[in-house]
Amino acid sequence: RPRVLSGIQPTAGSFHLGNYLGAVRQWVALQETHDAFYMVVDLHAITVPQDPKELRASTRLAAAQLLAAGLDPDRCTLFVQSHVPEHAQLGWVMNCLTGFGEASRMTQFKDKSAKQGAEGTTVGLFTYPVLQVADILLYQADQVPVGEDQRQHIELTRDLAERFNGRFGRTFNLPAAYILKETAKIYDLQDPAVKMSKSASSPKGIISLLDEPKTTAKKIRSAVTDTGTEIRYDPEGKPGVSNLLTIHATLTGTPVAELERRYEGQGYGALKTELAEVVTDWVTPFRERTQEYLGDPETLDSLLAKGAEKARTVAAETLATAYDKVGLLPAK
Ligand code: AQP
Repeated sequence: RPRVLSGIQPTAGSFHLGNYLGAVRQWVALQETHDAFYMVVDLHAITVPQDPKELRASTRLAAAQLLAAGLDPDRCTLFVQSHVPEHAQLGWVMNCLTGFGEASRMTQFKDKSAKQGAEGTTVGLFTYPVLQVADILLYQADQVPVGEDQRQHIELTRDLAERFNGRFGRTFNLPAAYILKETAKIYDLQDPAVKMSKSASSPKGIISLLDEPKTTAKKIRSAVTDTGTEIRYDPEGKPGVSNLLTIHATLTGTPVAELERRYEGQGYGALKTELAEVVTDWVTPFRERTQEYLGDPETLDSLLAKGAEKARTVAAETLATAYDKVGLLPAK
């Protein structure tokens, strides 16, 4: 079976619809056909200021949401990144292979550091993509299911894997990004020119999966569209309407063309009202399942411990090979 690896940050508690449609939904499907490793990337979460108590709580909350979304610990390996120390260890080796200029070109770093300001930007935020390279290479992943915003980081992963292999001999598999075109980028409901984002979207622009369903419905009904009337999929000309159609089509499994036919002659209000129902029908049981998993932290923690143990067997082997290849003297 080909192997997949991906991660999600535990920051800010609730996942948003972009995280689910862009990434987690594919994770659930791929666990049926692939050897799947999925993790809550808590080490990435500390690249910006965080509250320790909140981070611990949101790490469990992230795991609970992944299970509620459909990850099955019998079908995939689900773990917390910091439980597998090899991530930080290989991360250092990769840091020593990365050019300063190369890392400076990462657009996510440019965006995030602009937000943090010069004083608030840490070296950790700068090297975050390199830790992500280690995350992926440790598992010799073939594919990495992510949203469009991660494409550049997967390219960096391939570049560094090739560089390492070229310098020290074949060690790492070259992974490919697994990005579904339709849902690669879910847009902000209030500003359909930009992606729905935890840190950048206004509360009205983002559908948090753990919001009250009533709040979610209201946000969808007040989504920004355009001054026209026709319900048509046209991301250039009608980004707001197209975003709503994408969400509808993905959650209901209805082709966009069929939705266009169904809404012919109807106003945007009809689409928004129905979509509000579709989304609340999805989030209501999701919220309940999340609460159930959270209600039993012992089971949740032991499930994550088992996942980490499984992950470590793979990660430790790759790290030992990589350490040896670069010439680090093994401890006797
Ligand atoms: N709007 C989106 N559309 C499609 N996919 C998306 N992803 C994120 N936003 C969208 C994908 O979700 C996965 C997890 O992302 P992450 O761990 O980077 O989560 P995050 O950074 O906390 O979420 P945001 O909203 O992307 O936060 P900001 O903007 O603060 O960085 C990834 O596969 C990502 O591509």
